[in-house]
Amino acid sequence: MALFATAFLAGTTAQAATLDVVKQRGELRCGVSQGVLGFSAPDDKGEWSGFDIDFCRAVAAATLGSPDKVKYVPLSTKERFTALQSGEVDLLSRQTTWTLSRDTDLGMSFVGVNYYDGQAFMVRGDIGVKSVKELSGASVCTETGTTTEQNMADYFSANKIEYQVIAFEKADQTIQAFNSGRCDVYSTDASALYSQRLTLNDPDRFVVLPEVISKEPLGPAVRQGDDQWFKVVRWTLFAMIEAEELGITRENAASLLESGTAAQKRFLGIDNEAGKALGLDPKWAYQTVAAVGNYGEIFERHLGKESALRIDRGLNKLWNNGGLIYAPPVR
Ligand SMILES: N[C@@H](CCC(=O)N[C@@H](CS)C(=O)NCC(=O)O)C(=O)O
Repeated sequence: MALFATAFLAGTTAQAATLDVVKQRGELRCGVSQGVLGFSAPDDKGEWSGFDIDFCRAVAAATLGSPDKVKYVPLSTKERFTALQSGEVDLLSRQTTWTLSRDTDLGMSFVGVNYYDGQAFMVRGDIGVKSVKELSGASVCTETGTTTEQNMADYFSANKIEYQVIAFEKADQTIQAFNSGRCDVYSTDASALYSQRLTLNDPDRFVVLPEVISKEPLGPAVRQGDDQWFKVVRWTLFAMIEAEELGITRENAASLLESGTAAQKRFLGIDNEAGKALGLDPKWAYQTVAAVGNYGEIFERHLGKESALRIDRGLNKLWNNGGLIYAPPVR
């Protein structure tokens, strides 16, 4: 009984903490990848940008009123989970696939999905391969500590294809190995392949094969056991999605505070007490969209037609436009 009470108390202390810690510190510590163009990459002045970076910025805007109050902690595939567990970061915003085993074994909770992805394969065009089924005997470069290796084991054994994996800890080591011809194939999430391809000389020499062999629902994750922080981060994601559905953008958010429809105003924090219940400023959703824009704007800016990657929105369209991106209503 005493043991249970101690564990319970320890649990509640940990649960109350993250939002207060972030507010007291005046800074969000956000775990990101080490340099994947479009998702999270520093420029030559050390300024980070990308789709995953904007999610960190959105959470900082919601919780601290400013998107700039973020410390980015670059993490390899292997380091990312321990950094979250140990409290080194408050949030993981880093191309991480939501799986049952990660949700149960690693002391973390995924707040939702912000990019529906799948595993794909890239080869040099001149080897003449048109399908993954033709990869018998190939060597495949990838990263350790990812979902990628298990997916390949399942897929290649089901299709009776022999292959050899060469796994690296860092994305830049992997792309270098592929570029230097150490392996015939590079396999990871399709979005990351489109990004990594741009770092190669003459990207058009490389093709991404048509097969997508897995589901990779990528999303932000927090440490398990802090419901308030979980809800803050989850609803920041939903707010970005809902803003797109309601037609609220970075540009028009301020004027809609006055002139918006009832639904837009409610979302922006007028006549809506939800922010207070989350421990945030009533206008947290407004702060978020005014700082980084809505989900669609962020996607297009970093990954879509306004970006170098030019990825089609595909499954990442809103639910009412043929995609899977969906947020529960405000009320
Ligand atoms: N979604 C997969 C793969 C994620 C992943 O980390 N992929 C590599 C592909 S480039 C990456 O982002 N590396 C970035 C880095 O090491 O900083 C997972 O969660 O296991």
